[in-house]
Amino acid sequence: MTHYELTDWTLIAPEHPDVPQDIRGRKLAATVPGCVHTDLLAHDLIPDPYYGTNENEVQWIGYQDWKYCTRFTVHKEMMQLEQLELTCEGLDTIATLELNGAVIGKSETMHAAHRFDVKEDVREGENVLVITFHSAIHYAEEQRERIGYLPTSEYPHPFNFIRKMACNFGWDWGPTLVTAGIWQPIYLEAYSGARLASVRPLVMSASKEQVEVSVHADVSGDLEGLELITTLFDPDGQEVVTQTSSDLSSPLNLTAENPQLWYPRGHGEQPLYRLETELRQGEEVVDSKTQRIGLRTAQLDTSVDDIGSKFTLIINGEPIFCKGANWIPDDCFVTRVTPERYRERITQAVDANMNMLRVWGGGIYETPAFYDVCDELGIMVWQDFMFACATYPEEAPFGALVEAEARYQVTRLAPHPSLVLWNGCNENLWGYFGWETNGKTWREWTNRRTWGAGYYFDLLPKIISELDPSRPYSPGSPYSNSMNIHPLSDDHGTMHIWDVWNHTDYEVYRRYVPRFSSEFGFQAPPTWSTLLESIPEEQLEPMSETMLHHQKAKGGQEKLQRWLETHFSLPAPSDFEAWHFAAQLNQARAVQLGVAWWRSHAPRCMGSLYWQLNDCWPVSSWAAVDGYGRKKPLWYATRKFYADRLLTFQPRGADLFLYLHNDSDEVWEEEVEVYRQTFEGPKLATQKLSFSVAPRSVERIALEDDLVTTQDTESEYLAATTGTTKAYWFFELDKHLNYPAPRFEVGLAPTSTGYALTVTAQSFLRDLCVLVDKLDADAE
Ligand code: BMA
Repeated sequence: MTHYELTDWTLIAPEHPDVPQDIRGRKLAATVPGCVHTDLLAHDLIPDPYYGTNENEVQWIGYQDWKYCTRFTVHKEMMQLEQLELTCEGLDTIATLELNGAVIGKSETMHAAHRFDVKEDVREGENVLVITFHSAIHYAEEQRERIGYLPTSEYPHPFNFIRKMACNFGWDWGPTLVTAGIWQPIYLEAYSGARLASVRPLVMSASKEQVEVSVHADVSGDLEGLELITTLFDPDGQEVVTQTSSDLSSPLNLTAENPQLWYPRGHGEQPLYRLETELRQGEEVVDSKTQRIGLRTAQLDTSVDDIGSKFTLIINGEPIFCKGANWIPDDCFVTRVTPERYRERITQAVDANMNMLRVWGGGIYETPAFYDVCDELGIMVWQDFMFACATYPEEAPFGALVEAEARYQVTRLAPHPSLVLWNGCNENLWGYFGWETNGKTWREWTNRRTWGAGYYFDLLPKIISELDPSRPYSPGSPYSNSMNIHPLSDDHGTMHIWDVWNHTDYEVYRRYVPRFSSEFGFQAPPTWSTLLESIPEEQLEPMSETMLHHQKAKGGQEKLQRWLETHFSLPAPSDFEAWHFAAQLNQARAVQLGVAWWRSHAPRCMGSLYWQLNDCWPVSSWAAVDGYGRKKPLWYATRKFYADRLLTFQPRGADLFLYLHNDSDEVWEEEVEVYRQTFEGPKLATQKLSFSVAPRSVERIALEDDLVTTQDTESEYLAATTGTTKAYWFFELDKHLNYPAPRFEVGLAPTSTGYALTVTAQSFLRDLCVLVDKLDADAE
């Protein structure tokens, strides 16, 4: 197999009158993988779309057709091989490919690879490849025009009529930056005979005693006289088992004794095995693939119980409480997300004690580095298929495009142990149950037409059972495990809770006990230094034009303000720094309240994924880590509320209890002291006892009357402390509390790696935050 990377690309700008004169018709050195925006940025021809309101200045890019062009030389030896193919692992999105003037293929999807036979079109010596990217906006509009309108949630562009990252067209946290370009590797491959097109290893069963891996190889070309050999090596590189077969159409089944199982973090280790598969003709290795796999099983329990129906993920037979967040593309220009950046971001999830990320359906099937890091760090991946917040056409060409995309992605991602769940769509089932767009419900709009259900309930589950029976599939999120029950039922399946944030205060989280809370969240502005890097200084106020530009949710700033007023005495309008901190604090408080409540309800509730871990640019949003990778106070709160041991005061009816969630494999045995105290004074009542919480379970402690009965709700609070954890309960919202003036001492001393900061409280201090990025943008 000869592999020939295509390099030295040129971007050719259109001659269109809407293109600025200094760009029109220009030929520019291009970076592949990349996109038009990143190339124009590299040549300083457009302003940074993430700064100020520059997004508005670059809208013309998405309406144009762009060409990427390269010249390459093919030598005689390559010409003599029987097959010559051009592989594009990812084209964004609507493209026509011409080789030496002849059209060799087209692309209508960003979500699948393409392979074109170019044997007849390549010539010895110099060749010219031109890829024309047609405007994705025009394409989507044309498809909508041809097929007929289908509603989306209220976004301006018909993102449902193109197989491209939906949030590129603008989202309630993302700018409209419609990209075009070669976003994944592109190369030629030449060979004679046959090739190993794909290898799909599936872990069919796994226990401490034995594991069965079924290796499905897809061979293309001349199959005569070929043999497949697949060998499994353990994490130390020792060969475990090998299989040979000349029947190329059946899987090779590997069985191994005493395997080292892969576990999600917090449940065990992440040993990774190596699988080598070779295609041989006699002694000659014709082609080969090396993959890294992990040995574990993944199941989803949606069985009916006396509450409703569950949504419990089971790994290696063990029910897992999923603690995590939703993941969106980490940059609008996805090729800027390097493997290092993936590692940094996913490590932030790990350090915040998460064990799961959900790759949300309005983005992309992530690049290999994302899944590699999750495999290594034990982060479970819930993988959406790319459908979000819309009805989707099933008419041609979309049915075939979706099928090809699903087959490609299921095969590509099969080796990754981190991937534990396939999910059909984001919120489309909920939308069908009741959303309205342009004055009509989605049911009315789609009357007697297809809207995507064929994908979620038929095509995708069929592909999963054919290509990946080793993993569970759910048709959508939220979903009540049946289309006869409203998707937002908290007795069944997954639930998204958005009335909090959009309409009601966060104490309302306590009205719901979902079986699995797969989306809920609360906004805050990004960190201070990210604000400074994206908003001109004179615009640093909540309702300034640029602050509003970096707030994409409908009425977002007003909601921030309203929920702030519910809880806090507002800072003076001129005190933007105080507003900024209070808004961030409110976000942390909101999410903490929901998560602690649901954890106290385990195992009725078995998962909490908040919206959202990350951002794709600097914006006020629900993210814990902002668009420039800096941690908001929510991140620090997450570290505590997702810790293995959670101690929390929670009401049940009119009573208050202390709950302990032990999400670890060890018994949690300690003493707890619970006391009522005034902000200024001595302890008014104390209760001490020892407790023992079995692994992976919840206990509750009844509190003595004297302890919970307060005389002065404004000046007293409850605290509980064990050797390792603490919990607090306040009887009023912050704005009604009689906080004493904060008094504390601060000491700063240099250490070998930075500084040690010591804060000594001399009065009651709540929510001490050290906003280090205000001193230095890179400080941690
Ligand atoms: C849900 C998500 C996203 C959205 C978020 C915040 O609807 O699925 O589409 O960004 O809530 O509104």
